Amino acid sequence: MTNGKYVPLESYREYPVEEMRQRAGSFRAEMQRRRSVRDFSDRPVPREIVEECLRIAASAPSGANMQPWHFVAVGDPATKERIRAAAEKEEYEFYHGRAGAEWLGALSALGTDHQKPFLETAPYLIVVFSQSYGVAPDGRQVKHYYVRESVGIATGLLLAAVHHAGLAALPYTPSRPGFLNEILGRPENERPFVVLVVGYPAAGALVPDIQRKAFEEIVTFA
Ligand code: IYR
Repeated sequence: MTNGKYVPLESYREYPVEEMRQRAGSFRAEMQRRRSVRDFSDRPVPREIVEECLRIAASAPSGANMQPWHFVAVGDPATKERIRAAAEKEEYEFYHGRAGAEWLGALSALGTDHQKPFLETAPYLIVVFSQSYGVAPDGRQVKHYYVRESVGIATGLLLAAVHHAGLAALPYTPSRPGFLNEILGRPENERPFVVLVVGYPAAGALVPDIQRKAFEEIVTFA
């Protein structure tokens, strides 16, 4: 705490404990309504909503504040079509050999297969890229730190923001996702981290009948 330049923390707000309890509880209830959706409507979503959510993602903390991410919000139907075609080709190989029996067994409750119609139906695909290093204006490489942790946090905020806005999302992790660099023209220092499929759920959308682990199983106070 000696060398950096500091400014007063003006944005922090303290709430009375009762209000804190109420806020924590209502946010919990709100977040517990979130489900991953695979059946999307083609109903358009205003671009400014997606922009707001991306600004929230961009507020995430990151290793040495390097912000090692880039987000591509794909709304163009022709680009979505190319992404779907390339993704389904890779997924076909995944589901017909590459995955192996154990992985396919773990996925069976989700009922997924190589077909990814949502990549065309949903109005937006937010492709989150992680940057393994940065590139300074003079072309020199800039080291990035804790890249996966940082991009994971940003993606979590993005997912929460999309849900909070009243939209549905699917964090889709394509098998062998290198085609996303090609289609979206992203540079060599960037790797696709996840595709957040965003839109309204289709009327009558179904979700897998699965449960969260018990709280006691996943939490220890020490
Ligand atoms: N990428 C494939 C397989 C898949 C893998 C995991 I781990 C999932 O939680 C869900 C699917 C697909 O999206 O179908």
